[in-house]
Amino acid sequence: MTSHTDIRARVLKAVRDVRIVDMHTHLYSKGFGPLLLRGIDELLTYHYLVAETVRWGGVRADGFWKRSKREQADLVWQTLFVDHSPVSESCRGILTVLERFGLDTASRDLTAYRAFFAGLSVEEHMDRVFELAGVESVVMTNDPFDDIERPLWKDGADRDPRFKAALRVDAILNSWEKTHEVLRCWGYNVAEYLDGKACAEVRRFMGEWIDRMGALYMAASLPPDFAFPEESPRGRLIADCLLPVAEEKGIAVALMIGVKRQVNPALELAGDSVGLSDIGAVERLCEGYPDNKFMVTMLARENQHDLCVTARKFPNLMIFGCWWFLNNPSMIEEITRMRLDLLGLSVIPQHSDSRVLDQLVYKWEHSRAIIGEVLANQYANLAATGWVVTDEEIRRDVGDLFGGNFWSFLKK
Ligand code: RAT
Ligand code: ZN
Repeated sequence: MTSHTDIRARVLKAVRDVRIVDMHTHLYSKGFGPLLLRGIDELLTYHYLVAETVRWGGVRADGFWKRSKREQADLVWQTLFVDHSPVSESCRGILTVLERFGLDTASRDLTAYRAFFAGLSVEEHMDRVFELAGVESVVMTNDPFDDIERPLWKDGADRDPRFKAALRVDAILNSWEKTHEVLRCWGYNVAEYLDGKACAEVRRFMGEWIDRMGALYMAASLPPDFAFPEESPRGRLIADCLLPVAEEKGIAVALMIGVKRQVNPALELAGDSVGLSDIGAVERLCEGYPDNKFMVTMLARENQHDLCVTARKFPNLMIFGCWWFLNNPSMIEEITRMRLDLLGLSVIPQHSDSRVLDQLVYKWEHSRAIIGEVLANQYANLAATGWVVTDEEIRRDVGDLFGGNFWSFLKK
């Protein structure tokens, strides 16, 4: 007879050991040059920390951005780690990273941390991070409208097999009034008005980029007032371009719903917020397009229950991640427990959204710890009924949660 402590230890071990597939990040491999962010100054200037720094009032947002990267990092360090204790999740994350690299967090010696990271070659840095984080592969966010990224693909960017591609289509769906001109310049015969011919050209564009990147899925972030179906360029582009192309290519569509962009534009990347969304749009997509596969995450805490219930109704809906403002221990615990209660193991509980290479280390260490405890509790409840699970079954289930479900959903 296994005791509850046994089962907990066995589950936590399986979660510690599993090699992760991180299905949404903003990381890039070495061949993407300046797009690959790494090291302490990038960690300190992560936009989550910029917002926390500016709150203290020592600097205004516009003044913050005028400083050099190093000066920004100095200011964040002084404000959030020296003038106050670094208890927020984003601050604590930096300490987890330093500690995992064997640095002395008690010394508070930013100069020494800088020296350490400066001494790591890109290759060495990357290998150590993947090893420390226990990550097998990551999916990038690849945007053909990004002026740095686009030429790299055209010239044949290096393909580190640990980095998979995802075609980001925000520019097309969310700013068609500007994007159509760009597409025109690139030789696609489109106009602002989306007639049949223009839609065919958008489909051609999407198809070409999926092939060029080997994209695993197409992704878009969407505002809280996202509606579908809708008489709007976005409604038309989804129905007549995005979904047919995804179906034809056999790839999934990832929708990240509920971001209210630029409520404080002075904060730039840190200026986005959250709003409650209508789950009806997700229901209508899943119901109306059964041959499409939807991976959905929502930003508002209040949408999480709706989303779980909707996933019970539609096998073509895979819910994923605790996104952005939800990627905190308290939220991950609550959301993961609800998901397991409502959906069992048929979810992707987390993605990291890392923007800086080193963040893989802390984001996954923190998420593993919480998801592991929640999962252990579910198995303990089973054990209390007399149900017996083998280590192999635990590893199977954990493997599904941290990568297997993602791959099998894509192959469906
Ligand atoms: O989490 C973030 O860093 C956000 O800024 C966004 O990138 C968000 O995750 C997104 O993909 O739109
Ligand atoms: Zn993201």
